[in-house]
Amino acid sequence: MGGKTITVANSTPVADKSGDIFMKMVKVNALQQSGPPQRALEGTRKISMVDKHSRCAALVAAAFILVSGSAQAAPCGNNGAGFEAWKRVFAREAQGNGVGPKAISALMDTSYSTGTIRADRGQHSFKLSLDQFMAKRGAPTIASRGRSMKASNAALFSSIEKRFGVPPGPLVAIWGMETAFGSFMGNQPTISAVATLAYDCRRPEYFTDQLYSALQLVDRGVLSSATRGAMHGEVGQTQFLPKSILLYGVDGNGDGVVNLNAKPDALASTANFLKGHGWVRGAGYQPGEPNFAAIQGWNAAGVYQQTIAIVGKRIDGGG
Ligand SMILES: [Ca+2]
Repeated sequence: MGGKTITVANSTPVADKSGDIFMKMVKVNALQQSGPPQRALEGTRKISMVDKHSRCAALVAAAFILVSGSAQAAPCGNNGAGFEAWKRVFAREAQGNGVGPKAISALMDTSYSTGTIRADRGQHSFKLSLDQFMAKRGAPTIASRGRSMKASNAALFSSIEKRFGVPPGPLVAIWGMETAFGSFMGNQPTISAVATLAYDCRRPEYFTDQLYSALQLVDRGVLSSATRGAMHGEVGQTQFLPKSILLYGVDGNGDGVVNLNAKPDALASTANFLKGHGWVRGAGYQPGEPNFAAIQGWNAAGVYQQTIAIVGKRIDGGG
């Protein structure tokens, strides 16, 4: 986590052909926001001028604008001053897009997260060699501790491999890299972190997408105002962003609940993520082998991808 660069790849699965209605709505919203806002108003005027007596049509158009929020898109901000006003506008838009009352209430409970913004502004893109990166992230320790984690969770990894076709090595490597096997999952309120980044002007579209996923998960009871995680809204033992939870979160311990703070759920969901990115049962996962592409879907950084492959192989044996 510390010094981890947030990557788009972690949450933009190539295999996302789900046609998720929320994603479509976000896209529509983004299109509306990118166009000149007065266009919708002009449309209303035209309707009322064409048929002055048809108040009904004008009212319907006005109502549509209110619901879709296209006439008054929530403006981004570079500090907390506009956050509360942004929340009100965003909540109206979200309601219009089908977000339920529980999620709207969680959204209204959020506060601007200065910690998240500080962490976001403080990110440095290190240009480390593979050896430097592996040393910095403690890859040899992850590999040696990982071998004993694999042994002490043998039944869990065996059931995950049966279900998803993914062997323990890469899963244990990711688990070690992301949270030191569940030791450091973060203590930042998740919905506030994601809402802050959706409001922030740096990459509002990417995090608006994440916020809609988070709100959908609140409506489903997977996340709540009480959920805490890392600075950018990553949750659980392998640090899933909300959209990844929505697409790949699964119940690994059979209690009927997806809880990524629970080891079996986090590891099963990570295997499901890799499967969703094209993992082929029984094929290799080193660079040049079929399953390396799935690891590339996890994190955009080349040194990170290679580290997972190398550490994974050391854990699985044969390296
Ligand atoms: Ca569960």
